[in-house]
Amino acid sequence: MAFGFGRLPENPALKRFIYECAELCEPAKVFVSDGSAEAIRFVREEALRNCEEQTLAAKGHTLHFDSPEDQGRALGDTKVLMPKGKRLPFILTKERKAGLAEMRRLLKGIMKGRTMYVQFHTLGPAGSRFSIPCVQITDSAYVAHSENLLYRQGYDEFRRLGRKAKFLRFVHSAGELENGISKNIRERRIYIDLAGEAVYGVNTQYAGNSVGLKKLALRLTIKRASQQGWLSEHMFIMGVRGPKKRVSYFTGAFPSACGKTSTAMLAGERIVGDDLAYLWVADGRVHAVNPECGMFGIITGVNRKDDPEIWRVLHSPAEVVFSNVLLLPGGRVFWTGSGEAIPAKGVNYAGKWQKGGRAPPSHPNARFAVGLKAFRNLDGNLDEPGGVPVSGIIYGGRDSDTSVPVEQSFSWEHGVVMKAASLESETTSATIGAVGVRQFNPMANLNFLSIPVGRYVKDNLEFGKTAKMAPPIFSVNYFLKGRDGKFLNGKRDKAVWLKWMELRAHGEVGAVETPTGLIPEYGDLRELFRKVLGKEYAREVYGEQFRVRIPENLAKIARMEKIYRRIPDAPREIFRVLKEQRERLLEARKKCGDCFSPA
Ligand code: GTP
Ligand code: SPV
Ligand code: MN
Repeated sequence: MAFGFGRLPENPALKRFIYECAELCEPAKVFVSDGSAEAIRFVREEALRNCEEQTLAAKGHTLHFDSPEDQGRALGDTKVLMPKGKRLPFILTKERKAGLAEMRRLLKGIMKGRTMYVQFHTLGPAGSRFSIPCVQITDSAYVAHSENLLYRQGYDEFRRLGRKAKFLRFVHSAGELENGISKNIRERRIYIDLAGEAVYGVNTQYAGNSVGLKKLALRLTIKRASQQGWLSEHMFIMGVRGPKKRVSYFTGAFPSACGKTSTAMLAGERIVGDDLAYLWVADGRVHAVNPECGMFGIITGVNRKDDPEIWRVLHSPAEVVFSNVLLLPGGRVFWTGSGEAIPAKGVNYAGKWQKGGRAPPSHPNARFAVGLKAFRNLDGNLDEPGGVPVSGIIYGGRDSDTSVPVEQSFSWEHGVVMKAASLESETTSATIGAVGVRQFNPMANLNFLSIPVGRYVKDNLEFGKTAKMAPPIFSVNYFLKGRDGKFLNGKRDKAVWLKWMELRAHGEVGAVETPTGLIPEYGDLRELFRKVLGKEYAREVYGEQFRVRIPENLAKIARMEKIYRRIPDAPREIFRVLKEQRERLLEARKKCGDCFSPA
């Protein structure tokens, strides 16, 4: 029954796990991948044969559609399995025994007549303390193919570790397919078993619900990180060029669809990762690695001018899997915001599409998957086992009315509480449900928390204390709006904020102290706007963008106090830092009214 390119690594727990899955799911065949080029090619061809993907005109390009009801992360169907009586605030949970029993019922015989793919990967580079071995079992060749693009191969690591491998387990079935698309979305379930370090998912294909190593693993690694004293984050990692060829690495946590990829891909800078990061302290400094080696990026809005490198890769013969874009006659594709003329007709995830109807041509959460090696701006340290040293940590979200475009916190503690733990953002199409609803989203990680929020904030506070040189913490806000409802910044302005943060991290520019943090001086920004973007930056524009919005900031503090007061294990520092910030704001209001203008 078993075929493929590899023998199972010598590990009794691993073998038992695979046999048990096969017994439960009853596949016709079991394919074991050894991560070789042939094995990888075979899986890709399988995805084409079973219609989960179709070829496009460009060499190496394929297209996958998800069900109309399966276009984003399904938080309502995703549950963390907990011992009886235990819960997690903000996260759906289910009693473990009942959850596992339900999953066994759903998976029973589900792979009849199909192939079960078994793949080995690692999260993190080989030879690193972060080479977390993972095994993925799936009956979806699309999922297996995506994993081969986005994650490092781990067969050799499993062989090397033998019975010592402490691996994460992912079991997935797309369920019954219709035209290569999961059909029983109503029966979609994703259960995270913390105790078994395993995730089970069924009746879904959208990668955020199905590709184990992405956001499913994140729930498991947040737990591990908390136990082992490191941080598992929803962050990009990038190298920002400073004066005299200096490169300084920054990590940045923004909620889904809030700018991680577009920041990490800024022209002239270098990308290490665009979605996930592991952070730890070594030699007194914070270091980061990217657990991934590919990009599952949002395609909506990707255009030639703003995203030249992504544009180039999506138009060259690299191996790319497009999802939920519009298919045009002749095997070309179209997506919203590409800057190209809207075509007359095509086929999308919902079927035939025609211009003029109500439905958009491509889904707002349509994406592309590609290996990072395709990008010319890839930093040379992606596979560095020791990661990159971190010069600054950034937090940002969709905030139309409160925080300034860029700001440094006063200290690690102030940053963790005010920038990270108090992060709020409007919901986006990356998750199923209403968009544009302001949501509490600490560290941009709320959806993935597998430990209590209070514990997680405490871990962050302690983390900085263990570092001799804790990096400065910044916030950015790309989504601030003016009174006319228009964005106050252009999409490329972030290039300037990054250069400013790079200089600040090295103490090479001054700052203006406001009640909420340290903001740029006008003159420094004027110079950077000229140098980086060739643009004039008027003092009035600075005045409007960097105005300290006192009532909005006070309201935010009140919201945070209300939330954290209900969290039993919330560290007391949170309340102290919130109180101090309120006092500074009230003091400023006494002097200058509701609006503190740095200009
Ligand atoms: P995930 O992959 O879902 O974790 O998201 P991400 O954080 O990588 O999101 P990404 O960078 O792909 O965000 C894309 C969305 O943010 C698109 O809708 C962009 O148009 C929008 N966006 C990015 N930068 C800016 C900006 O500076 N201004 C505005 N207004 N929109 C921006
Ligand atoms: C996100 O939603 O944050 C993503 C895409 O990066 S996925 O997690 O794969 O859905
Ligand atoms: Mn993400």
